[in-house]
Amino acid sequence: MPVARPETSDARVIAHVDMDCFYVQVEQRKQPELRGLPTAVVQYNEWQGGGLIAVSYEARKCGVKRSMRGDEAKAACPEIQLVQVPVARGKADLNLYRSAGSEVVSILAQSGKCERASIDEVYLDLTDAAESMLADAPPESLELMDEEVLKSHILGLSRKDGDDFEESVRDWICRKDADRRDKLLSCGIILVAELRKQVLKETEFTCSAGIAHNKMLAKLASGMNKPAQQTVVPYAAVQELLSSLPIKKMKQLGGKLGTSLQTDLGVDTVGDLLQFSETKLQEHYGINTGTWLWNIARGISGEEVQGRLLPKSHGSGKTFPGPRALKSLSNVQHWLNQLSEELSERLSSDLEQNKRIASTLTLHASAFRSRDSDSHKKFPSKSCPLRYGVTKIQEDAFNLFQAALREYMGPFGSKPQGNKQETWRITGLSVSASKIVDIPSGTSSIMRYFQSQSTVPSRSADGCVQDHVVTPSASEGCSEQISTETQAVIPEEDTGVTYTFPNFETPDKDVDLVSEKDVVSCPSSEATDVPTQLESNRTSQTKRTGRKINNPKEKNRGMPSIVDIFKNYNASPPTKQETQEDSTVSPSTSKRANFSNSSHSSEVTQESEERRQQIDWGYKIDEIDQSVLNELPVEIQRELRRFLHPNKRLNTNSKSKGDGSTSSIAHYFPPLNR
Ligand code: TTP
Repeated sequence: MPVARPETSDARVIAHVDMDCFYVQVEQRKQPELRGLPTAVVQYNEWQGGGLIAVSYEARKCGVKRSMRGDEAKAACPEIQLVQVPVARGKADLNLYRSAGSEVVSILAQSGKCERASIDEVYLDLTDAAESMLADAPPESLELMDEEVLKSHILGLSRKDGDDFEESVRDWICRKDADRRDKLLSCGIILVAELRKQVLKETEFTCSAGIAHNKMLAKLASGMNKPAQQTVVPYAAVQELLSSLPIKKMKQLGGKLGTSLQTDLGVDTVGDLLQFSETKLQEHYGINTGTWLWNIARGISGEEVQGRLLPKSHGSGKTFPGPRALKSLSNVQHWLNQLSEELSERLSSDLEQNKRIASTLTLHASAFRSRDSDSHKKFPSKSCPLRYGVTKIQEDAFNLFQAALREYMGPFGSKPQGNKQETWRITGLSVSASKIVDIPSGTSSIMRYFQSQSTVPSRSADGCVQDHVVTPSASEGCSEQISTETQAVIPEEDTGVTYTFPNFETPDKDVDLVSEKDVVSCPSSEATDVPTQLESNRTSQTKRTGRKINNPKEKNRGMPSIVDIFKNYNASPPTKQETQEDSTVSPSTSKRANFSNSSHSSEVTQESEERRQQIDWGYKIDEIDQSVLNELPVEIQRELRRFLHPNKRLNTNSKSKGDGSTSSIAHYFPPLNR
């Protein structure tokens, strides 16, 4: 079967760096006396010693596994040291591990484009650094090579009997006749070894890495030799690696799609896919999924390393397995309050430290019903515009829950059926904040403006951000999320069972980061062609507004719209109508949003004018000075101008009406009557 070889122009050096038994390492750094001892981290739980979530390699040698409870681990390895995860608000507090992950990211980010993929995983695009090394100091010119480089595993490297392992590696790295792409990978080997040493020196953490020409292969390789080792996938080794790789081990194929490939097409390994033409795969799974499958069978993946050091979303979740399932609204509200409080704290520090705002609040839950005739019915996820402030998040989360519950229980949910009333049980709850965008750069004055208002995000006595209302802006244009099922092992509470949540962020592992499973450039794991969330958002926008969005700018705007922020200055909590299943409320679908999309409709312009007159802005918008607007990014200037003066086309460079002596928005937006 001929294999399509990637073009030379695709020659890239991508590394996937994965920390080894991460939570254990973090705990061992805190308590150095645990180093070298079989150790495991357990989530607090009185039942059978709690669920293990991280296991040291010493403990793994004794047969201890993550799926075990503390008591089982002790039986397998009596000398095991069990460390409890910190607890706050009655649930695991992962802050310690999150900040340890950030330490690593800040070191790795110095080497090239860096994408934080989860709490302990990072992708790096080292192509530029490798190109420079190849030009200035190619591997064959090096007299000495670090031991860490020589310990690298090179897939497919054949060694003759008696060959010295390190010598073989050195020979491979220094081959003069190698393909340029492999020469770049050789440089990658040296760069990654250096980085791993630096991480160890500065953080005391070991990590493993995979080095290849794309993310998919790098990720596969990083887990092949652990702990504290690195593995390289030369071009010639791609086919062999994939030919024996069980189909379910491939990212995105662990779920339904993988199962369908096994049962419907008889595919066991990724290599087995090579026997199917692209058309055949498309016939079975749709155009996008078919093409994606055809590509991965050949080790082709165009997924770019995103320059993203910060999480794509924040979330807080907890499971309530077995007898702990929540049965009453008051219990649900209690836990939603705890989760919302944690979420609000994280949003607050993200705003303060990174000047980022999130615009969508989503509630996920898992549940079951008594006398469930439809046991597969999922508890619907609901989203609404995110309002800053702990009490608002708590209120909105509970409203979302109630809306979802009504839908889940159906029309007879609250009424007795026969003699018995149908009841529900909640086994998992999570709240998350997504569509996070930077506050536009160069607009520190905007921040000052918000800070000067009584309703702006400022820290209250309880440390929470208050009262800033933000709605989904054009950030949909940046979203990569798709609605896939995320398999989450939730060892937190009683069972250690694997739960499947619809798009449920894994509360135990990495709730603040959209897990890799959600960050994809390929079709979802559903066995059908599922549009990306971006596509579905657009589709739903089109459906609900009856208006096609043709303006490419509108589709791609990556900045939060100032108008979006202003327009919801007095926004009220989401009503039932504003909540939606499994999708976020987009500007064009929200009641409030019609007047914000000022760039594309005269009817909208009309409405904005009317609304503009009614709204309690707190300042005279017509008196905003041009020089202040000129300070903003052009895109926002245009939008704001259209909103402020819908019937006029204003010159961006028009002269200032005011004295122009200050560039502070706060100066020009003095609070009125406050
Ligand atoms: P992993 O990277 O999956 O595992 P690990 O770092 O413990 O071990 P390895 O060396 O095999 O990569 O997870 C990173 C951390 O996330 C882990 O230390 C603990 C946490 N975690 C959970 O809390 N629950 C889970 O179900 C998983 C998989 C991980």
